[in-house]
Amino acid sequence: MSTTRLDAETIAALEADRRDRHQRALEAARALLELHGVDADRLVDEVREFSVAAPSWALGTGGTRFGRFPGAGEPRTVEEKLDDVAALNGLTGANRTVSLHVPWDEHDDMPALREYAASLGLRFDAMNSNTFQDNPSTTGDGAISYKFGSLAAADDRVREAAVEHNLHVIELGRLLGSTALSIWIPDGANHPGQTSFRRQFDRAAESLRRIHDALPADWLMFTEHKPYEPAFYSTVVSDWGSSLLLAQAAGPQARCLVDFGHHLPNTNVEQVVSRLAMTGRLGGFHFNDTKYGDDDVTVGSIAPFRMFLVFLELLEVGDGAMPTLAYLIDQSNNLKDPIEDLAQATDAIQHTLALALCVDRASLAAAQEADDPALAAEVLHAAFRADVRPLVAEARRLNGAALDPVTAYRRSGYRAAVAGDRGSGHVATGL
Ligand code: PSV
Ligand code: MN
Repeated sequence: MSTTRLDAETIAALEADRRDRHQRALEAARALLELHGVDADRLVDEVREFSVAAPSWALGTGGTRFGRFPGAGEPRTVEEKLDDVAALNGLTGANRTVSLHVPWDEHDDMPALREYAASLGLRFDAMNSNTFQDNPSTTGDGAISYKFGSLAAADDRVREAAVEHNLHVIELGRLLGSTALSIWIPDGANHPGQTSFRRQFDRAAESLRRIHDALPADWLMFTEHKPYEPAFYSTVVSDWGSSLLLAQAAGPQARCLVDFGHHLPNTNVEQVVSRLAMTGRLGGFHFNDTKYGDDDVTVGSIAPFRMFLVFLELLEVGDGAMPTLAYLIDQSNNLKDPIEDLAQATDAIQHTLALALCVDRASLAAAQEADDPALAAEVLHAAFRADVRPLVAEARRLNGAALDPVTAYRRSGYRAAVAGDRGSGHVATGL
């Protein structure tokens, strides 16, 4: 349990010297935006409203198969992960939920964990099941293994264990007050001819149906597609079409989840979002950015315009407001302090949402209907090039969070304090 709390009062004190400058920047930005027809108050309200779940598995520094370099004071327990999310939420005001991954976050007293989270102002978002690694709590003593697959494995005993694991995760989630289960099926093949595409898919559908049938009535279940990794020849849920077929086969509480980095290069992710929304099966979004593949780098750090176009589609779904979906940051970094990385991701999300809210959607629709691509581009760029930073900072301030999360975090000395409590050299569970 951490003694360092980043509450509204602490943050306001840390940023006292920035208040004046912020006020002046806010007035200037507001005047300019209003000149361009943007409703600044509504923009601030929408940004205040929005929250994106923090991933429990990204609170330690990640690694690659070539090595791992843990940071100071990585969380040793689920409670310490919650402490870090509370610090993050204190800075951003927009990470009010946390998403757990089991068995990394296995815990023998979930009701106590729920209470602890509530004492920090946090709730639990979608639960995640891990059937991509063997682990004593899922595959037992080694008699079975996920080496050749899990929910779509040819071996009945392996499929059974994978289904059982998901039922266990639902049970844990129920105790935590979660209402969703995210299932990323890692199954695939590394070699042509290794599996029957069709039988493997049918087995995945059957397993998902069984899990779906065990969902509480108010729960949703998400299927997440990904074209490759860990399998390098084919993946059972390779794309949004396969994900949709599986969701439809599983039942009415199944939805599709889009992870920004789970697409082949140059895939039009915003169009994928639009198509899934049209079917009524869009369930959630995993935020990260990508240069080459599933790089999981910081949101908005590589392709901010693509992210802007994704937000525009989300606002289309919500008719100008963010639709109620499961939003999660799913990134992992090997170098930065994880809290700084997640704060930058959240800031990028808030900022991109604010830019998308500046789009004059009626003028865009008119340009589209008039077959005027140049005018459509003018409308998009007028929004994308706006300076909304002071409004985003104001939304955070009104939520009791930081004008400038990374600077406030550095001034707070949080990392040094937790490193003192927790020590160094520990590797947090997760990616
Ligand atoms: C898989 O690459 C993924 O995006 C899924 O969401 C996993 O559950 C997550 O990363 C964390 O391993
Ligand atoms: Mn993901």
